[in-house]
Amino acid sequence: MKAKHYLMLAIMLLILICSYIYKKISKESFSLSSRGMIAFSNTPANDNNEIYLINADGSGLQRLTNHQGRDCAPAWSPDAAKIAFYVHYDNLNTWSIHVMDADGSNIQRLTEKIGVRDHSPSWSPDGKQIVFSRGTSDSAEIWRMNADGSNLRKYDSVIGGGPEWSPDGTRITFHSNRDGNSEIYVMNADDSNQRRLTNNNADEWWPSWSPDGSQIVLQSNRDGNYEIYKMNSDGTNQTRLTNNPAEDAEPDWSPDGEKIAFSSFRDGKFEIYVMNSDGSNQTRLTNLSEHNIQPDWRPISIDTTDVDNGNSLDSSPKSFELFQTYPNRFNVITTKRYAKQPSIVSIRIIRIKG
Ligand SMILES: [Ca+2]
Ligand SMILES: [Ca+2]
Ligand SMILES: [Ca+2]
Repeated sequence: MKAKHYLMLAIMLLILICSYIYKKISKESFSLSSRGMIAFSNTPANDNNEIYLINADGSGLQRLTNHQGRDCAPAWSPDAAKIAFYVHYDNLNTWSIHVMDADGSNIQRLTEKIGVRDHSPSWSPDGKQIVFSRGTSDSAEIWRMNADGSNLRKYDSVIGGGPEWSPDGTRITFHSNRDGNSEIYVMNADDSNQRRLTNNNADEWWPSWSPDGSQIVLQSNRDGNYEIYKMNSDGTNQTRLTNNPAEDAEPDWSPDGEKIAFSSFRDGKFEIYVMNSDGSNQTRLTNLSEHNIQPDWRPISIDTTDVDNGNSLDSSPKSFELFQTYPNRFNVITTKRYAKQPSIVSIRIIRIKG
């Protein structure tokens, strides 16, 4: 009798644990839209910029770097494990791309060319390459390299800067003044098929893709001062999102597609703001001294298991595919097609980070 009681107790306990885990999984999955963390650069007067993190609701401010030098323009790797950024040297004459672990440790300098301004790093969605701007006194170039700094090479046919890789990896958007004033362009990732997306007498800068690749957000002074605009990724349907006399700049789309972070001078210095992707609910997040600039959303990284055999699946390429399933992203169990065998598997989302 005693053994039976123990067995029943054990079964009940197991049911309770399973139900708790299931509820936890459901809750985590369904709260995806309220998540979000943003990295940005704080620019104190002593020129010792540091990278900070803040949650998209304004909570959880933390300084990530404690590193001598101006640490600028953080860019999360697609699996959120690393951050690329750039640092000034030689009295601002040399700017170099760096990478660090997401906890601020293990800082490595990837580019070292003296007298050029390497900036605006952006990762390929498979995490294997970094594309960036290289400015000299008389040229604006776009370069790429492997994520460890090897195989550095220039896009020979491109004049421009501020590159950002598309979420599906096939295209790169950038700004360029090759046609007389700055406009937004897009090209294939091999630099073929370069197309101009904007065409006006004002300046357009800092394009950033929506997570499904269908839209691009940018800054433009076409209406008298810099505002944030969005457009379809073919340049149609250009829509203004901000409307105030101060500079609004450096927009970055959230990984769930619902929000846009940007910097704004509307309070007398640059602060990090977020708004809904239709421009509503513009909210200031930062309250640090000096300017707070160059926001970059942390990607949502999704860990999954194969429902049929319980194997854990490799997270980054698959979480990238899951991003593409919007608006069906809230399903705890999803069926996906993979190149590897078996080609179709059912996967359970076990953890969402971001
Ligand atoms: Ca620093
Ligand atoms: Ca223009
Ligand atoms: Ca403005």
